[in-house]
Amino acid sequence: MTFTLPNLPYAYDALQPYMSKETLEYHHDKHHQAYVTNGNNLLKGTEFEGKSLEDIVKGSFGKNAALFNNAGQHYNHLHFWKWMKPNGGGEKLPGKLEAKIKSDLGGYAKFKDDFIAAGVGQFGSGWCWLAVKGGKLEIMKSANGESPLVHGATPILGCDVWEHSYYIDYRNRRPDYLKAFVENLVNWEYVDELFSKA
Ligand code: MN3
Repeated sequence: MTFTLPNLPYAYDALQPYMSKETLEYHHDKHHQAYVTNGNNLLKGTEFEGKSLEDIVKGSFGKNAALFNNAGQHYNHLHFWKWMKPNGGGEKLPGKLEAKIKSDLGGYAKFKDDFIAAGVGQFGSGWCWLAVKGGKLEIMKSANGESPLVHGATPILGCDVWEHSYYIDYRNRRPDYLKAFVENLVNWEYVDELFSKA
């Protein structure tokens, strides 16, 4: 397969005031596009040509760093756009997911604190995650383009904490960006869809 940049599933200004049109224009049109373009160039002539994106991400991890970084970030961003929606976030979660968060992570309030803490605690560029590992939910964090996918888990929610994701809107206030993401942007229906397949 070759990588292609999908359109955003909402208008560029749809996530304001929590994520601006300018941020989405740069983040989607420039940063994600660069991972797609570079990933396609790096894929050419490798053993990974013709494989699925998930297989490319898992197969190139630890073997082909340049390809992994771009394929990993393509995978992460494909989901990231869908992990947000206008009027999202908050604690109204689909029932089964809410129950699982309660049993595995101590409830929504603790999930929120721990997810934000993981994003704040990721030194430098990376992501914080809600993932399914061995049938249980876990909060994780990872550097650069890594995701739970290369650590034996299935990501069902992730927040991009690279500076390009928040610096236009929040400057250095990463905790405020993470709080806005959880409280106002998360598309819980999409998280639930991935949870039900994990
Ligand atoms: Mn990004």
